[in-house]
Amino acid sequence: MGEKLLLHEDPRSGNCYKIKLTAALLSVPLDTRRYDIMKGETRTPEFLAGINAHGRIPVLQVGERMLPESNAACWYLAEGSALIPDEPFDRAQMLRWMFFEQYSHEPNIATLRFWCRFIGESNLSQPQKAQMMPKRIAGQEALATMDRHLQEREWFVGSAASLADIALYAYTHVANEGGFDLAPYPAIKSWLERVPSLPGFVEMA
Ligand SMILES: N[C@@H](CCC(=O)N[C@@H](CS)C(=O)NCC(=O)O)C(=O)O
Repeated sequence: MGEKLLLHEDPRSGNCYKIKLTAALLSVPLDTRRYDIMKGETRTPEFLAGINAHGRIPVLQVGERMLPESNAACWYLAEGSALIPDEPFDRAQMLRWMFFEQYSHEPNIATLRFWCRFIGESNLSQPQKAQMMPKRIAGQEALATMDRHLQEREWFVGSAASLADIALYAYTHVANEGGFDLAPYPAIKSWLERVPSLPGFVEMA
Protein backbone atom coordinates (compact mmCIF):
# COMPACT_ATOMS: atom_id res chain seq x y z
CA MET A 1 0.00 0.00 0.00
CA GLY A 2 2.17 2.85 -1.34
CA GLU A 3 -0.02 5.91 -0.84
CA LYS A 4 -0.34 7.69 2.49
CA LEU A 5 -3.52 6.83 4.40
CA LEU A 6 -5.43 9.38 6.47
CA LEU A 7 -8.69 8.62 8.26
CA HIS A 8 -11.08 11.56 8.69
CA GLU A 9 -12.93 10.50 11.83
CA ASP A 10 -14.77 11.16 15.04
CA PRO A 11 -13.33 8.66 17.54
CA ARG A 12 -16.77 8.11 19.12
CA SER A 13 -18.06 6.61 15.88
CA GLY A 14 -18.21 2.83 15.47
CA ASN A 15 -18.07 3.27 11.71
CA CYS A 16 -14.66 4.95 12.14
CA TYR A 17 -13.57 2.26 14.60
CA LYS A 18 -14.17 -0.47 11.99
CA ILE A 19 -11.48 1.08 9.81
CA LYS A 20 -9.02 1.58 12.67
CA LEU A 21 -9.56 -2.02 13.80
CA THR A 22 -9.02 -3.35 10.26
CA ALA A 23 -5.82 -1.31 9.92
CA ALA A 24 -4.58 -2.48 13.34
CA LEU A 25 -5.27 -6.17 12.63
CA LEU A 26 -3.34 -5.83 9.37
CA SER A 27 -0.56 -3.61 10.80
CA VAL A 28 -1.32 -0.93 8.22
CA PRO A 29 -0.15 2.56 9.31
CA LEU A 30 -3.02 5.04 9.42
CA ASP A 31 -2.98 8.72 10.33
CA THR A 32 -6.15 10.31 11.68
CA ARG A 33 -7.76 13.75 11.58
CA ARG A 34 -10.52 14.43 14.07
CA TYR A 35 -13.89 16.12 13.57
CA ASP A 36 -16.64 16.71 16.12
CA ILE A 37 -19.91 15.59 14.53
CA MET A 38 -21.85 17.11 17.44
CA LYS A 39 -20.55 20.53 16.33
CA GLY A 40 -21.41 19.97 12.66
CA GLU A 41 -17.76 19.85 11.63
CA THR A 42 -18.58 17.43 8.78
CA ARG A 43 -21.18 19.81 7.37
CA THR A 44 -18.96 22.82 6.67
CA PRO A 45 -18.62 24.05 3.05
CA GLU A 46 -14.93 23.02 3.16
CA PHE A 47 -15.71 19.48 4.29
CA LEU A 48 -18.54 19.07 1.76
CA ALA A 49 -16.39 20.39 -1.08
CA GLY A 50 -13.12 18.67 -0.24
CA ILE A 51 -13.75 15.56 1.87
CA ASN A 52 -17.26 14.13 1.45
CA ALA A 53 -20.20 15.80 -0.30
CA HIS A 54 -22.48 13.59 1.86
CA GLY A 55 -21.29 15.37 5.03
CA ARG A 56 -20.28 12.32 7.04
CA ILE A 57 -17.27 10.59 8.46
CA PRO A 58 -15.53 8.18 8.19
CA VAL A 59 -13.63 9.05 5.03
CA LEU A 60 -10.43 7.22 4.20
CA GLN A 61 -8.08 9.49 2.29
CA VAL A 62 -5.74 7.54 0.02
CA GLY A 63 -3.12 9.98 -1.19
CA GLU A 64 -5.33 12.75 -2.61
CA ARG A 65 -8.41 10.54 -3.19
CA MET A 66 -11.35 10.29 -0.79
CA LEU A 67 -13.16 7.06 0.06
CA PRO A 68 -16.31 7.52 2.22
CA GLU A 69 -18.34 4.58 3.63
CA SER A 70 -16.80 2.51 6.39
CA ASN A 71 -17.19 -0.89 4.79
CA ALA A 72 -15.71 0.29 1.48
CA ALA A 73 -12.70 1.63 3.40
CA CYS A 74 -12.31 -1.68 5.28
CA TRP A 75 -12.42 -3.52 1.97
CA TYR A 76 -9.74 -1.24 0.50
CA LEU A 77 -7.41 -1.87 3.45
CA ALA A 78 -8.04 -5.62 3.56
CA GLU A 79 -7.86 -6.41 -0.16
CA GLY A 80 -5.59 -9.45 -0.60
CA SER A 81 -5.45 -10.23 3.15
CA ALA A 82 -6.87 -13.09 5.21
CA LEU A 83 -9.70 -10.79 6.36
CA ILE A 84 -11.35 -11.32 2.96
CA PRO A 85 -12.00 -15.00 2.16
CA ASP A 86 -10.52 -16.37 -1.08
CA GLU A 87 -13.41 -18.67 -1.87
CA PRO A 88 -16.07 -16.81 -3.95
CA PHE A 89 -19.12 -18.04 -2.02
CA ASP A 90 -17.52 -17.19 1.33
CA ARG A 91 -16.49 -13.79 -0.03
CA ALA A 92 -20.10 -13.16 -1.08
CA GLN A 93 -21.29 -14.31 2.38
CA MET A 94 -18.95 -11.80 3.95
CA LEU A 95 -20.50 -9.06 1.82
CA ARG A 96 -23.97 -10.33 2.76
CA TRP A 97 -23.21 -9.69 6.44
CA MET A 98 -21.64 -6.31 5.68
CA PHE A 99 -24.79 -5.26 3.78
CA PHE A 100 -26.89 -6.66 6.63
CA GLU A 101 -24.87 -4.52 9.02
CA GLN A 102 -25.55 -1.36 7.02
CA TYR A 103 -29.25 -2.01 6.40
CA SER A 104 -30.57 -3.93 9.43
CA HIS A 105 -28.07 -3.35 12.24
CA GLU A 106 -26.28 0.02 12.14
CA PRO A 107 -29.36 2.19 11.36
CA ASN A 108 -31.05 0.77 14.47
CA ILE A 109 -28.33 -0.06 16.99
CA ALA A 110 -25.87 2.73 16.17
CA THR A 111 -28.62 5.33 15.86
CA LEU A 112 -30.14 4.45 19.25
CA ARG A 113 -26.66 4.55 20.78
CA PHE A 114 -26.11 8.01 19.30
CA TRP A 115 -29.48 9.26 20.48
CA CYS A 116 -29.27 7.78 24.01
CA ARG A 117 -25.58 8.30 24.76
CA PHE A 118 -24.66 11.48 22.90
CA ILE A 119 -27.85 13.49 22.29
CA GLY A 120 -29.86 12.37 25.30
CA GLU A 121 -33.42 11.07 25.13
CA SER A 122 -34.92 14.28 26.51
CA ASN A 123 -33.31 16.32 23.69
CA LEU A 124 -34.71 14.20 20.85
CA SER A 125 -37.18 15.66 18.36
CA GLN A 126 -40.72 14.25 18.21
CA PRO A 127 -39.99 12.30 14.97
CA GLN A 128 -36.87 10.83 16.63
CA LYS A 129 -38.84 9.87 19.74
CA ALA A 130 -41.44 8.19 17.53
CA GLN A 131 -38.65 6.19 15.85
CA MET A 132 -37.21 4.83 19.09
CA MET A 133 -39.51 1.85 19.49
CA PRO A 134 -39.43 0.72 15.82
CA LYS A 135 -35.63 0.98 15.90
CA ARG A 136 -35.44 -0.97 19.16
CA ILE A 137 -37.58 -3.77 17.71
CA ALA A 138 -35.59 -3.85 14.45
CA GLY A 139 -32.30 -3.81 16.39
CA GLN A 140 -33.43 -6.75 18.53
CA GLU A 141 -34.43 -8.61 15.38
CA ALA A 142 -30.95 -8.04 13.92
CA LEU A 143 -29.32 -9.28 17.15
CA ALA A 144 -31.54 -12.38 17.16
CA THR A 145 -30.53 -13.16 13.56
CA MET A 146 -26.84 -12.79 14.48
CA ASP A 147 -27.24 -14.95 17.57
CA ARG A 148 -28.93 -17.77 15.64
CA HIS A 149 -26.14 -17.68 13.05
CA LEU A 150 -23.38 -17.72 15.69
CA GLN A 151 -24.86 -20.67 17.59
CA GLU A 152 -23.36 -22.90 14.88
CA ARG A 153 -20.01 -21.19 14.35
CA GLU A 154 -17.24 -19.06 15.87
CA TRP A 155 -17.03 -16.44 13.11
CA PHE A 156 -19.61 -15.04 10.72
CA VAL A 157 -18.07 -16.65 7.64
CA GLY A 158 -15.93 -19.78 7.34
CA SER A 159 -13.52 -20.67 10.11
CA ALA A 160 -11.68 -17.36 10.61
CA ALA A 161 -12.42 -13.72 11.35
CA SER A 162 -13.29 -11.60 8.31
CA LEU A 163 -14.48 -8.06 7.62
CA ALA A 164 -18.00 -9.29 8.45
CA ASP A 165 -16.91 -9.77 12.09
CA ILE A 166 -15.22 -6.36 12.18
CA ALA A 167 -18.21 -4.55 10.68
CA LEU A 168 -20.65 -6.19 13.10
CA TYR A 169 -18.41 -5.96 16.16
CA ALA A 170 -18.12 -2.16 15.97
CA TYR A 171 -21.62 -1.34 17.20
CA THR A 172 -22.62 -4.68 18.76
CA HIS A 173 -20.01 -4.41 21.51
CA VAL A 174 -21.43 -1.02 22.55
CA ALA A 175 -25.10 -1.91 21.94
CA ASN A 176 -25.74 -1.54 25.68
CA GLU A 177 -25.07 2.21 25.26
CA GLY A 178 -28.19 2.29 23.08
CA GLY A 179 -30.21 0.43 25.72
CA PHE A 180 -29.87 -3.04 24.16
CA ASP A 181 -29.60 -5.91 26.62
CA LEU A 182 -27.36 -8.66 25.20
CA ALA A 183 -28.32 -11.24 27.86
CA PRO A 184 -30.82 -12.99 25.53
CA TYR A 185 -28.04 -13.52 22.94
CA PRO A 186 -25.45 -15.89 24.48
CA ALA A 187 -23.80 -16.76 21.14
CA ILE A 188 -23.21 -13.05 20.49
CA LYS A 189 -21.72 -12.69 23.96
CA SER A 190 -19.22 -15.51 23.30
CA TRP A 191 -18.32 -14.03 19.92
CA LEU A 192 -17.81 -10.59 21.54
CA GLU A 193 -15.26 -12.21 23.86
CA ARG A 194 -13.51 -13.90 20.91
CA VAL A 195 -12.90 -10.77 18.80
CA PRO A 196 -10.48 -9.04 21.23
CA SER A 197 -8.24 -12.13 21.13
CA LEU A 198 -7.34 -11.40 17.49
CA PRO A 199 -3.66 -10.41 17.16
CA GLY A 200 -3.34 -6.64 16.82
CA PHE A 201 -6.81 -5.92 18.24
CA VAL A 202 -7.35 -2.35 19.45
CA GLU A 203 -10.16 -1.02 21.63
CA MET A 204 -12.56 1.66 20.45
CA ALA A 205 -11.57 5.09 21.79
N1 LIG B 1 -22.91 4.37 5.92
C1 LIG B 1 -21.92 5.26 6.46
C2 LIG B 1 -22.52 6.00 7.66
C3 LIG B 1 -21.69 7.24 8.02
C4 LIG B 1 -22.34 8.00 9.17
O1 LIG B 1 -23.55 7.88 9.43
N2 LIG B 1 -21.50 8.79 9.87
C5 LIG B 1 -21.95 9.54 11.00
C6 LIG B 1 -21.11 9.19 12.23
S1 LIG B 1 -21.10 7.44 12.55
C7 LIG B 1 -21.76 11.03 10.73
O2 LIG B 1 -20.81 11.43 10.11
N3 LIG B 1 -22.67 11.86 11.25
C8 LIG B 1 -22.52 13.28 11.18
C9 LIG B 1 -23.62 13.95 10.42
O3 LIG B 1 -24.49 13.25 9.86
O4 LIG B 1 -23.59 15.18 10.41
C10 LIG B 1 -20.65 4.48 6.85
O5 LIG B 1 -20.75 3.28 7.12
O6 LIG B 1 -19.56 5.06 6.84
